[in-house]
Amino acid sequence: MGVSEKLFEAAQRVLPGGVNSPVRAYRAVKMAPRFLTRADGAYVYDEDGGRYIDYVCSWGPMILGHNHPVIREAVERAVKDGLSFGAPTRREVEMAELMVELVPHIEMVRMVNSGTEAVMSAVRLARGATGRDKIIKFEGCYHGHSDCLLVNAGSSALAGGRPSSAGVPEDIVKHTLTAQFNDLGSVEALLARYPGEVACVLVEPVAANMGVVPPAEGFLQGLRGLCDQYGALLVFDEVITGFRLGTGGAQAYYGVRADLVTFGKIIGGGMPVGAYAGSRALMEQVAPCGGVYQAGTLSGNPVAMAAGLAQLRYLKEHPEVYPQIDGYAERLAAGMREIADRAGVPAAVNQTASLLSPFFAEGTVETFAGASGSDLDRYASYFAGMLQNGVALAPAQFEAMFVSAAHGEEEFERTLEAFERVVRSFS
Ligand code: KE4
Repeated sequence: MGVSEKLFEAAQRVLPGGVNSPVRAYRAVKMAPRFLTRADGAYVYDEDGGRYIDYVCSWGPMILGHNHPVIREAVERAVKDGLSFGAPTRREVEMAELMVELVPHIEMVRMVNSGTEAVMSAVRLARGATGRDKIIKFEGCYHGHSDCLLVNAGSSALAGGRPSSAGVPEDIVKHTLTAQFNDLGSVEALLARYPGEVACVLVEPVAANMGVVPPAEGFLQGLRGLCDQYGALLVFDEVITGFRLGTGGAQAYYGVRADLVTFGKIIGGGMPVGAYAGSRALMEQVAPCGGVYQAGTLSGNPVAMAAGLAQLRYLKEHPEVYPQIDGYAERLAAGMREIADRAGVPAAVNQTASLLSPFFAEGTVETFAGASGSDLDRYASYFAGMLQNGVALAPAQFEAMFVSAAHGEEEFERTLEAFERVVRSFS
C-alpha cells in the first residue's frame, strides 16, 4: 500500500470522505486519491514520488503555473507585515481598481473568500435590487454550494449523483428554476411563466462544470435580450472564465454585457479569494451603503490580495500569455481528436480558449444531455490510464482541463503520447 493510500485511510477517519471538497475523493474514477506534497510550474508531486503534468491547476487559479516566483515573492513580502487585520488596506483598493480597469461594464467590486460566497452574494443582490424572488439557473451548471443553487448542479454534485442536496428545505429551492444550457426557448418559457418574478438569470458563460460546453452562437446575446425584455438581471458566473478567457473575461470574449459578474480562482492567485462586481447603482445597494447585507472576516485579506494582485498585474503586463495558453489548448484538442479518430474511439473534444474536455461519446457534445450521456466509465479508465502515464486530470468527467503558461512543448508531446497509449487501449 502506498503512502497516498495510507494517508487516505487516516483521512477518512477524521474528514468526511477523507477530503475537504468532494471531487478530490476520486469517487467518480473509483480509486484512492493522490495526496500531493508540492507543485511547481506545470507539475504536481505526490507522496509516493509521483510526478505529473497537471491539468487541474487547482481547478483554475494557477493560470501562470504553480509556484510562480512573482506570486510567491509577493506573498513572502506580504506575510512579513502580518496575516490579517480586519481593517481596510491599500491593496484592496488597488485590487478593485485593477479589476474595474480590466473588466468591462463594472464600476465597483466586493471581495469575498470563495466563488460560492461571490455567487451567493450576487444572487442576494439581484433579489434585493429587483425585489423579485425567483432565479433561473441551468441544469449541469455549478455555482458553489449555497442552498438555493444546489439544484440540478454540476461539478462534483453531478459526479456524486446528487445534483440537488439533502438538507436544503423545499421552501428555499422553490424559487430556483432550471433551464437548459444553449436552449433559449427553455429560458423564455420560464420568464414568460413567471412574469415580473425572476430576479436574475445566472449562467456560466462557458459551461465548465458539465465538462466544457461552449455557448452556442447567439446564446449569451439571447440571454441578454430576454433579461432586458423581462426586467431580470443577467449574472455571469465567471469564477472559471474570469481572467481565463482574457483579462476582460467572457463579457469581452463574447461581447455581451452582464449586470453582475462573479469571480474566484484566478483572482486569488491560489489564495482564497472571490468577488462580485457590477454597476455603481447595483453595488451601492450592498451594506454598509445599501440594504443588501453581506460581510466576511477575511474578505480582502492582505496576503490573499497580494497574491491576487501579483497574478492580475502579471496578466495585464503579459497579454501574450493568452494566445500562448489558448494555442496550446487548441493544438492539444486537435491532436486528441485526431488520435481518437485514428483509433476508432468515439470522442468529442470541446475547447474554448485554454479550457478543454474530452467526452467519450458519438458525435458532438453541445448540451447537458450530451455531456451527461457520455461514457463515464470510459472516462474513469481514461483518467486512471493518463495518471499512470504521468498526466494528472480532473478525477471526474464533469470538470475541465486547465492549461497554464507553464505548459510547454515537452508537456504537450508527453500529454499526446499518453493520450494515444490510453485511447489505443480502448480500441
Ligand atoms: P468555490 O466556492 O469552490 O471557490 O467556487 C464555487 C464555484 C462557483 N462557480 C463556478 C463556475 C465554479 O466552477 C465553482 C467551483 N468550481 C469547482 C470545480 N468545478 C471547484 C472544485 C471543488 O469543488 O473542489
